[in-house]
Amino acid sequence: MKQLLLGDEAIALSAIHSGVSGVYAYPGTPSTEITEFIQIQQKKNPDAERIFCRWCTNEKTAMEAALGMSYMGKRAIVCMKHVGMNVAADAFVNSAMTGTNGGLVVIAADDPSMHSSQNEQDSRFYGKFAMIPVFEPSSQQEAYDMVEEAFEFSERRHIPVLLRVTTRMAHSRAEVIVKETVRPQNACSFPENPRQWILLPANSRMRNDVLVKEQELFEADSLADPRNKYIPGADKTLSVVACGIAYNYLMENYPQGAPFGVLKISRYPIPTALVKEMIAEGVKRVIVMEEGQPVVEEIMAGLLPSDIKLEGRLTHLLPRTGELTPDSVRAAMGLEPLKAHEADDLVVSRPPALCQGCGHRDMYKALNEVAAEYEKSRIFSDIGCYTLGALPPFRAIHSCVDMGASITMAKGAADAGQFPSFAVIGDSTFTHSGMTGLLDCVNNNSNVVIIISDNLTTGMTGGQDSQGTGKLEAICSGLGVDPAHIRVVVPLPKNMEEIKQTLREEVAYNGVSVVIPRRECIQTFKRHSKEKKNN
Ligand SMILES: Cc1ncc(C[n+]2csc(CCOP(=O)(O)OP(=O)(O)O)c2C)c(N)n1
Repeated sequence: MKQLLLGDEAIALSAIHSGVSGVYAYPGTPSTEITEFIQIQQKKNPDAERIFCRWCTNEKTAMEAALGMSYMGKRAIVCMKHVGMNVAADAFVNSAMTGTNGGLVVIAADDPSMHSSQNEQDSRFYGKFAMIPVFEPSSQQEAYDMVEEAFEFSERRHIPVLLRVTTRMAHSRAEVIVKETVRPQNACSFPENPRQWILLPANSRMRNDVLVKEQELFEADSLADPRNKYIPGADKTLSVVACGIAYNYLMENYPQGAPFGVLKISRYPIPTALVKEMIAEGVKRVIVMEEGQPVVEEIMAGLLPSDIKLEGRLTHLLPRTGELTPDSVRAAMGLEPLKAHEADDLVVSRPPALCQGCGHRDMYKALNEVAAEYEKSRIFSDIGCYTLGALPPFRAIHSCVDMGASITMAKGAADAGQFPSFAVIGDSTFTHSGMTGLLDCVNNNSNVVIIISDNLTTGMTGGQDSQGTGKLEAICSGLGVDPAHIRVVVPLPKNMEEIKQTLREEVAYNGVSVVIPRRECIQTFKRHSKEKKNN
């Protein structure tokens, strides 16, 4: 059966068809639609075998829960955006050491060009770093097919698989041939060798040896994968190494087939035998095309003899940073540019802004006015809709680094003598990684005012459940914040004086203060009202 699917949806549907039992995720563009699609399918098919599909507190908890599901012999996926890999990294790297029982597929969606991210790190490095094989689809069809193969591979080799996609793969649609049957979920079973799951040094040393040895097997598997292939061309002197979606872009420019050699890479570790095959053809110039950082280009530099000219992002034949496009690939191949789309001139870019009616607006209005009453106020912020407080008309914040950093940076600044030191963090970001920093503040009695701007959802990524909803005051007091200094306000224009007064009082308090402006996100409010009306 054919379906028109986003790459994310193809991955999700394949996971369902492959008998996945657990889906653990933290939202993040461009990965969010994988989990949402599975949740929608579950609702649509109440008679289908149940899949445990939930948003988690952060990517690390997601990764660990999936590993636990795998330990029990069942199939699990973990979904996150690329920077989520940093949060999940401890569990991810060590999951290579324990290995898997049920198939475990970690899906990292990278965001080159940083459409909605702080950086454009390349998750393939994590695969290499952890010695975990990486699958990288070049089309939505491959994305669909690869998930099932990744589960099978994971169960055969007892190792997690990292499936790496990038924005355009995740967020563009293509026709995909999908199965009409759903594989039954695995029954529970315990791992064959329970010792390897206890990473005490003696066990770890043994496992590390196995893991290093297995790299050869993984490479042989990469070689046997028909999606990794060398396709010779008429011109033997030139070859393009096209990885993941770059293969798609390349072939889009050569619909009749490339007149030069193409080494297609969809799976890592790189099969060096195919590189040797390419060299044996008599190639004199190799161009590497890959989304993200020059991972393969650097590997190629070590594999190719010095008389072969190697080009790619590092040599600036392709842009050093940002997404590849069919046009940038075309330019690198020396082809005439295609005529620009008329629509390109019609679409005017708009800076993002907080929605009209958003509670963060009222919070910033009050905070800016209070902050201006002190000579040297500093406002450390975090990642979420409220990061838009950096832009006009508010220009309120002085930092945004990684999830949770607002609280700990405000603490560090206060330690250095900053007064007043404010942190602004969202409810989801607070439970994701702010809670631990708050404990540091409490333990050091830091002089900080922490504003948890609670819109009762994970707004930035489209309004997913927020794990702290209804629990924030209890979490803060449980961590040791004096309940007298946990203050809840309603961010509405009519309450402006009360909010400002609350902030002033908490600045005057020498210790940890938490102010929680709480009002539902205007977008989820609209959605919920509509749902209520329709029911
Ligand atoms: C490690 C990591 N995971 C996920 C994201 C994507 N992301 C950015 S902000 C955010 C949560 C925002 O929710 P919240 O803190 O409640 O603020 P809101 O957007 O609702 O104002 C998410 C999931 C990210 N940037 N980094």
